[in-house]
Amino acid sequence: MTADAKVSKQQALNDFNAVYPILRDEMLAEVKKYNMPENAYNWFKESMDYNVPGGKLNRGLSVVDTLRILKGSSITEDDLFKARILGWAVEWLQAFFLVADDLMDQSVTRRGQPCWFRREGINLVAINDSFLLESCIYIMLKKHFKAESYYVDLLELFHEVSFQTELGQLLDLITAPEDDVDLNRFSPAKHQFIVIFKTAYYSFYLPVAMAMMMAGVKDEAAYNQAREILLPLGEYFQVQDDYLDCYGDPAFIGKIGTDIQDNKCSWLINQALVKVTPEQRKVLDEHYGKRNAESEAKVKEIYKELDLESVYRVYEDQSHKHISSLIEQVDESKGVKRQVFYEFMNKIYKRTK
Ligand code: GPP
Ligand code: MG
Ligand code: MG
Ligand code: MG
Repeated sequence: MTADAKVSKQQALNDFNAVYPILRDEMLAEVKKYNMPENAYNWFKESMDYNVPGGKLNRGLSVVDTLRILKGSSITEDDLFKARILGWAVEWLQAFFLVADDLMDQSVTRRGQPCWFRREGINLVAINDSFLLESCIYIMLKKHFKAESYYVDLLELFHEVSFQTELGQLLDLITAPEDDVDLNRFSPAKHQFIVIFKTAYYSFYLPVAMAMMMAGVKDEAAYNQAREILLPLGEYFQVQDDYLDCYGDPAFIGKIGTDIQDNKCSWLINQALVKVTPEQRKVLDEHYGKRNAESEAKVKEIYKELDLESVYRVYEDQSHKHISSLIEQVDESKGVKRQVFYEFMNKIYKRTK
């Protein structure tokens, strides 16, 4: 990367970050209108500041990057401001999901700090806090996009993608019941279904589809083409997440893995099940999904024996090749550009965080 490209990346990030306090203050102004008591106002403010910024911002920045590619030199300052708002709307959606997901997964840390529900005095209030974070999205959209021809399309997209994500989360949870471990429930096909629904739609399809709407793309075929690449890309991203849950450094990824103790249908356990000997399978049957560190260590030992780290490296390369070939086949005449997908893939390929 050239020094220039680096500076402009930093600039893009600064410009994106500058929009957060504007939106946050707009949300607070809404609350002020209702004359909410000061303690509720302060609670809501703290919840936003704790949960919305502070992530990698891949999803939010992708709205802006995609619009830049689609509009080229005709892009205006107003376009960029609007794209940043939509980017933050995805980050608000992400905050809503993560606050709720950490409760459901009984996680410990997120982005290098305690999960929101674990902070003193919060606990199940976090459920309502997650709902409030979601409601912000629709206040933002109304305030900034009501006059646009694609306003209803944006609303429908957020609703549809939320529904898909919640279905994915449902399957994720009921495939991982507590105190009822049955590894026969898992399969690579089940895993693929879960990750496409719980992660790929909202993290990959949503940001790009919104930028396409802003750019005036109307052809359904263009959206279908985008989906055909972005869902496999999102699947790859969630496989990385599953891998990092076990092999990532918590100090670096900002969260402590819980998948083994949570009995999750993770990519790693599915790979292990393909390779195990009957003896190793017995160990997994006995120790997977148990909420204690000794059992977790036993499972990790089997993963080590099966050299899942190498299996993952092979998967990474194959996925990169597969997705690259999908991108090469894109028909640019339909209204979407290959560069959009290369940009997104480069953001996540071989990520360690
Ligand atoms: C990632 O799963 C999926 C989500 C965060 C979507 C949650 C959806 C809801 C409707 C609440 P994960 O549990 O592997 O993520 P992480 O590893 O970040 O906890
Ligand atoms: Mg989780
Ligand atoms: Mg989860
Ligand atoms: Mg995870």
